[in-house]
Parts: sequence; structure tokens; C-alpha cells
Amino acid sequence: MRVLLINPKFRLPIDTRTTAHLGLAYLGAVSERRGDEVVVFDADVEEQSVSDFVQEYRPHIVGITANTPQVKQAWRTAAAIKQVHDAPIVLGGPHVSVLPEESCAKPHVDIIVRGEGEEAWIDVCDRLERFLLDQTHFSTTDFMDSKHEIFDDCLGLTYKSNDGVIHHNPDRVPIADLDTLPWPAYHLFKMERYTNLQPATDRIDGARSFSIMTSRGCPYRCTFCSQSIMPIKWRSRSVENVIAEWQHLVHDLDAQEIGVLDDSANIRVKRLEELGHALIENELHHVPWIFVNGIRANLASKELLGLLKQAGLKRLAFGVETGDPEILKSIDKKVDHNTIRQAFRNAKEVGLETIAFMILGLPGETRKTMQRTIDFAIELDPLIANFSMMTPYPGTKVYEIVKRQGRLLINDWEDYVFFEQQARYEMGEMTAELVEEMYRKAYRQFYLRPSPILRRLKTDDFWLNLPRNIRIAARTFLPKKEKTGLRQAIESDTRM
Ligand code: B12
Ligand code: SF4
Repeated sequence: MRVLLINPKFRLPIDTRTTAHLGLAYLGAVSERRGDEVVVFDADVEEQSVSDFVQEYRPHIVGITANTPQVKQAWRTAAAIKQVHDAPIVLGGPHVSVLPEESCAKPHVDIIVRGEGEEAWIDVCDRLERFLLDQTHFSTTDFMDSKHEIFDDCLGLTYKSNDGVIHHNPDRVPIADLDTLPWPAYHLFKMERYTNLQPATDRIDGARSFSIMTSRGCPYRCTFCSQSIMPIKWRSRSVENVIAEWQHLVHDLDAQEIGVLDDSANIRVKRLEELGHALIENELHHVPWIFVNGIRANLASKELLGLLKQAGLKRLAFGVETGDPEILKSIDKKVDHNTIRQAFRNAKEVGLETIAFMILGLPGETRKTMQRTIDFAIELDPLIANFSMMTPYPGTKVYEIVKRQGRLLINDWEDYVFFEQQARYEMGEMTAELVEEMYRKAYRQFYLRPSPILRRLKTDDFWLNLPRNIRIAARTFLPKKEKTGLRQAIESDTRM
């Protein structure tokens, strides 16, 4: 079958990176293993319109990914496709996994795959292919007719039968053995069109920058994190399997930088030690790699970090979130400030670059608690302090708290982004003005100190990225200007 996988266009109003979508890279890989012809259309980097492309390619099935700020564009994409071609349209990804009925009710969306997608996607494709065998002329309306009972027992699906009824099937169990998955199909992407992993700090040709996921899931349930919509069970690939993919990235694809995207990579310290030794033994440690997401501070001993540094680790991040002890307890992070201090000390002592993820505007915050967060970031003094404004994503505990006790200031999914200098809700004495003021103050106080400025000026990357760095600084430090131009540009993108 001809399969089309789409990442809908959504440029954030900040200068961010664009990377090949790992979820689609996995779906592409399992489809190719099934024997399908696969095209990935990443609207963020394509020049052609989706409609034009679909008319040429005439896919048998279309899969579209959607996180929260992307979901409306996913619906628009589905509508644009159905105007020119009849094929079942399947949506998957974090947003539709939490609110499947919302998207399934849209007239041009047929099926929602909830949660981890590979097995359900292949199941849907198998069922479509069996149906196609008996057809001389395909129609999605006929395919979705409940008389055929095609999806009655397909786990992890929410779908709409042709009478408009939405069916919500039971969940699918998470993939038990991640080693059974093929490696992400990067050859389906125009790799040369992407930026690298952390363009603000490094300058690497996008085509040579790759992501890898060595484990999936997270056993923690922090109140602000959308991870809670994915399986709680943490699962890891075997070290051999990870090393084989790493070799493929380095030797076959000439990777010059690798980003480990695991949500909680160091849940099992022994596994990470084994991986570190194996990277050294297999002479893969000359290629720098980065923990893109925060690793757990309570499981980051100096020995472990020293070994990982030898194994090529260049930079790592910790989810610090807040400098206030009470707020830290309230978000269920299950870590304390001294442990975080020690983790940063360990990382710096072994020569690793550090990133601290901080949040401003968590439920219960006041001017004082947010100032503590800024002060704590300054005390930790990472290379990068990443302050984001609390954005309550559906499916998280914070979303429920805000709905009960606060006042949401946004009602458009496209505004669910957290670097726009705009507070997303108010609660108690925490007004939008206060959070926005503290956000600007955080960047000013942290970055306009002599040490971060000198540190940045000393790096080649800073000078190579100068125009971009000036743009980022202007957006961060100057008061917010209306950004509706960007939103309008996306919505009125008539080329769709
Ligand atoms: C890397 C990453 C990024 C990168 C790159 C994104 C990219 N191109 O992939 C960058 C830094 C750009 C980024 C930005 C943002 N991100 Co981000 N990101 C991640 C991260 C850490 C890993 C994504 C990943 O590769 N996962 C691994 C793959 C295998 O999983 P997956 O993509 O979810 O796909 C699987 C399933 O969802 C499903 N599936 C997905 N799509 C489809 C489609 C079909 C048809 C089917 C059948 C199945 C299916 O099957 C896939 C395979 O199992 C996740 C956390 C996480 N663990 O997923 C957050 C995460 C996705 N991001 C999140 C957020 C909030 C954002 C931002 C909005 C943040 C912001 N700046 O405001 C932006 C949005 C950017 C945009 N343009 O869309 C949230 C999403 C929450 C939500 N409700 O949408 C997550 C879940 C983090 C979190 N825990 O809160 N992100
Ligand atoms: S913030 Fe990190 S530790 Fe907490 S639930 Fe999300 S992924 Fe897990």
C-alpha cells in the first residue's frame, strides 16, 4: 500500500529547532517492514502544498501526528486532503491520545490511535489491506461502515463509523520488548532541511544530527508533565540493540551529534553504565551526544556522569522546575533541592555542560516563590537556564487544578506553547502580569550577569550563530509585541 505520514506545519513563534519527527520515523519504519511504500511529508520543511502532493501520490492511507498546539493544523490538513482524495485519515500523538473524541468528531478524521502507535498503526493498515483486496472501487464511507465490523476488536483505537457514531475501544498494552521495533527510518526525511538538536549552543549541519530513544515511558507522574498520558511502565531497549543503532547512526549516516530523547534515561543506573562502557568499547565515544530531556537528579552520581562523559556525553539537562521547597513538593517531582545541587556539582566536576529546566507560574506560586526559582537557577549556574511559563496541557494534574481553582486565559490549542512571554492562566494571587514580569526578570537576571555573557562570548558557536542569537535576545528581553501575524500566516496558508 502507499502510506503517507504527515507532520502538520506548525512553526513556533520562537526560533526553535526543527528535527525529524521520531514518532513518524518509527511509524515509517514499521510500515516499510510491513511492505508498504512510505512517504513522510513534514510540512515544516516541505515547499509543496499537502493537497498537491496528495493528488500526485494518491495514498491508500494517511497518518497525521498531533501534539496540542499542532492539532488544529492536523484537522485543517485532514480537510484539505479529503477535498482532493479519498483515503482513511488516522490521527495519533500526545494531544489526540488525551482527547480522542474531540478529534474523531471532526468530519474529515476517521480514526484516532491512542498512545504508543506502532502496533495499532500496523493493525489498522493490515485491516485496510484485507478490505482493499475485495474492492474494485474504494470509499472510506464504505470502509468505515459498521456492518463490516472492521475495527470492533482493534485495541487502542477511537474511530467513527459511517453513521457518525464514535467508538472508543479498550487500550492496547504498551510494547513489551522495544528491541522488536525497527530503527527509525531517517531515510524518509529530507535530513538536510533540519536544524541540529540545540542550535542556540551548537552549530552542526542538520543533516548530521540525529535523535535516538533508548527507553520509553517514565514511572514518575509530575503534575505539570504530559508524560502522564503515556504508559507509566518504563521500558528500555537492550544495550546491544541501542549500540547497533548507534553504530548505524555514526558509521552509515555519519552522525556528528546524537540527541538522546528518553524521558527518564537514568531510571536504571546499571543499564546506563553498561551503555557507557559499550560506547567506549565500540569506539563510538568520539561523537558527542546530549541528554535532551532532563535526567533524574537523584540518580546522577559523579561516577555515573564521569563514565558517561568518557563515553561522549557532552551536555545534560535536569528538570529543576522550581527553587521553592513547598512548590517542589506540590508538583510530585520526588526530589529535593540538595539532591539537585549535588547533581549539578557532579556534572560540572566531571566537565559536562548543564541545562536547567525551570518553570514559572506553577499552581500556588507567588512573587516570592518565583524569585526563589530565579535565585536557585543563578546558584546552580548551568550553561543554559531554560525558563518556561507553566502551560496546563490537557491530561495533566495541573490542567485539572487550573480548571477547578484557576482561570484559563487561553481557549485555542494553538496557544498551548510555553515560550511566548504570555501567561496561560491565573490562580489566587498569581496574576498574568506577575508571571510575565517574573519571566522577563528571570531571563534578565540569569543571562545579564557577567559569567554567562563571558561564557557565551568565548564559544565559536555564539559568533557563528550571531544573527540568530540577537533575534532570540530581542524576543526574550524586550517587551512582547503582538505575534498575531504569525498565527494569521499559518491559518491562512492557502497552499494547504
Ligand atoms: C523531542 C521533543 C520535541 C522536539 C522535537 C519535536 C519533533 N519534531 O518530534 C521540540 C524541541 C521541537 C519539541 C517542541 C515542542 N514540544 Co515536545 N517533545 C519532544 C519529546 C521529548 C520527544 C518526542 C519524541 O520523539 N517521542 C518519541 C516518539 C516515538 O513518540 P511520539 O512522537 O509521541 O510518537 C508516538 C505516539 O505518540 C504515536 N503517534 C504519534 N504520531 C502519530 C501519528 C499516527 C498516525 C499514529 C498512528 C500514531 C502516532 O506513535 C508514535 C510511536 O509510538 C516529547 C516527550 C515524549 N516522550 O514524547 C515532547 C512532547 C511531545 N513535547 C511537548 C510539547 C508541549 C512541545 C511544545 C508545544 C513545547 C513548546 N515549545 O511550547 C513544542 C511544540 C513544537 C511543535 N512544532 O510541534 C509535549 C506534548 C504535550 C501535548 N499535549 O501535546 C511532550 C509530550 C512533552 C511532555 N512530556 O510534556 N518537542
Ligand atoms: S517531568 Fe520528567 S520525571 Fe516528571 S513525569 Fe515528566 S518525564 Fe517523568
